[in-house]
Amino acid sequence: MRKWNFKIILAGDGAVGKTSIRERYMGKGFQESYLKTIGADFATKKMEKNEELITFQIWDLAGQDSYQSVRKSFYKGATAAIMVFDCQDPKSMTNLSNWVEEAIEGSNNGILSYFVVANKVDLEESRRVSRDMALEFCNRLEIETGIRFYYCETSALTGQNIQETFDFLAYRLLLVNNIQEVDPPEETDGIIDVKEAMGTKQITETSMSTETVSRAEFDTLVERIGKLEDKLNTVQTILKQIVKKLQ
Ligand code: G3D
Ligand code: MG
Repeated sequence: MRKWNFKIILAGDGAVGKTSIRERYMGKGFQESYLKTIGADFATKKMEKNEELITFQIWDLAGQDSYQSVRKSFYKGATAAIMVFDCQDPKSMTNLSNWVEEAIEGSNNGILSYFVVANKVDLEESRRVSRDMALEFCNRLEIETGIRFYYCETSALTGQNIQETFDFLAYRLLLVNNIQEVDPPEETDGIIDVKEAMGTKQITETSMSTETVSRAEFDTLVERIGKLEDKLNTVQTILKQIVKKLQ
């Protein structure tokens, strides 16, 4: 049996659910260590897949700005990144472009597999980022960075797609390490290859050279999401006023 040690980092704004996702995956009573110096903690979990013994070392950043200067140690040696946003909060999604940038730099381009995760999808009523919006954003990230992204929607509360995400991650990490004889996980419906999902749209876009897709275009998208967010806030305020009057 071969042994693998994969360092996985959870990144994203505060309160999007990083710690909850990790705890949901690990179950109660796991061993964790807190590294005060970098404001991060990690915990390990083992799994077996075919003839491979995998140890996941899952790192979770507390997210305080004050720790930004020491973040480098957080990304060092990481092989996979799970970029988490809250589906109620479009800004937490657009902020992922900064998180991705930081992860690329901090890991010295060493991260082999990137996931973007829309968390808290159990909160259907207050969801403000649709799957299409998220895929569009991931597509832009792909064009910007040249990195392949997988996208999935999770709930740390109900457990939706949590196990599936880590199973798929293990599979991808073995593949990128040239282990071809692993079976894909049984449940992969919830995991979306962004490139595949964007289909023909992606082809027309990538047929232009990557250089022609500018930072400006990316910023426009971020701006558009921002405006949409403002509009939604206005509608929400109006609705609240109506409800108040009705009461
Ligand atoms: P962080 O580690 O990214 O900062 P946490 O985020 O895991 O601490 O989660 C922040 C809050 O969101 C917590 O609520 C947590 O219970 C809640 N949360 C996380 N994931 C989900 C989810 O999938 N669905 C729902 N409904 N809530 C979630 P509190 O109230 O403890 O601050
Ligand atoms: Mg946390």
